[in-house]
Amino acid sequence: MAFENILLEEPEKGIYLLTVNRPKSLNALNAQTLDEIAAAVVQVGADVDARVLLVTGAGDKAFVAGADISAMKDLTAAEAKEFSLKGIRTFRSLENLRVITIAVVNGFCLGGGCELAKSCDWILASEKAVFGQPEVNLGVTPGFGGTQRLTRLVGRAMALELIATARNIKADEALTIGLANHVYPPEALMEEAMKMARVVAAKGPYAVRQAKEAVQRGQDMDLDNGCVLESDAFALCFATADQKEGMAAFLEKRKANFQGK
Ligand code: CO8
Repeated sequence: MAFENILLEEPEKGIYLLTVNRPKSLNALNAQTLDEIAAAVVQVGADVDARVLLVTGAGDKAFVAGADISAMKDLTAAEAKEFSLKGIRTFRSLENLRVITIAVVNGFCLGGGCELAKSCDWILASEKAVFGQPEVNLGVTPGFGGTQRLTRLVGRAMALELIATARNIKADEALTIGLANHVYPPEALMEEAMKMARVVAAKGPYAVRQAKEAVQRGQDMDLDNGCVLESDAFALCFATADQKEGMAAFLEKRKANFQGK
């Protein structure tokens, strides 16, 4: 699929970079952009050598300033439901991608943009990043999973405060409440993200995938079932050559050379 509203690159082997590329509208998400993100997720997922997907926005002003308001304003309720479900399906497929996904938030990260970032495994932010769920300013609720994912990330009280007041927060507060994992100067953000991607990409890929699945699926389970899931994941790693290589390398005091099998 040829993309018009996003860029999908592989700057280093196994490390993909998806850039939402509509800077004139602060990278707002319309239906075509969501379809292109969904197609990019399929493409990355089909590459057995993929290790990490970085997600960012074009330009220095915005990650993504939300769903495209001009494309939404005249929707019927049925069309709004379809549009909401398109975003929810797209972001769920991103969340379920087996490789690690990192949102690299360089500016405004609002509404559907904040929901996109929260569908990644974690968020790295520039000091200039601004996060928020401003939907109630427009007379609507979040519609791409924000009520659910923000609550899981920062807790019910803080999630509802942010959604009901539509208060935008800066990067330092996003860090404090656990929405962002790290904050960097704007000029250092992408290189720090690449450094982190390289760290993840050098680990045993099967183990990273199993860990992601256990963390994700486990958070919706009770502790006993979650721990069973973990011990199954742990045991399955012993069916891989990478487990033998990782443990042999430690004992032989050398760096492991993982093959992803
Ligand atoms: N949609 C469409 N266009 C946008 C959006 C957007 N979300 N955000 C910015 N733009 C456009 C502006 O209209 C403007 O276009 P133009 O140059 O043609 O006038 C251009 O981008 C630049 O924006 P501004 O001039 O406003 O730039 P400022 O620096 O003055 O302000 C802000 C930046 C504060 C980010 C401001 O643009 C803003 O408040 N944007 C809207 C933020 C927002 O409300 N986002 C939430 C949208 S709703 C949503 O995401 C719901 C998701 C679920 C949908 C479910 C579907 C049913």
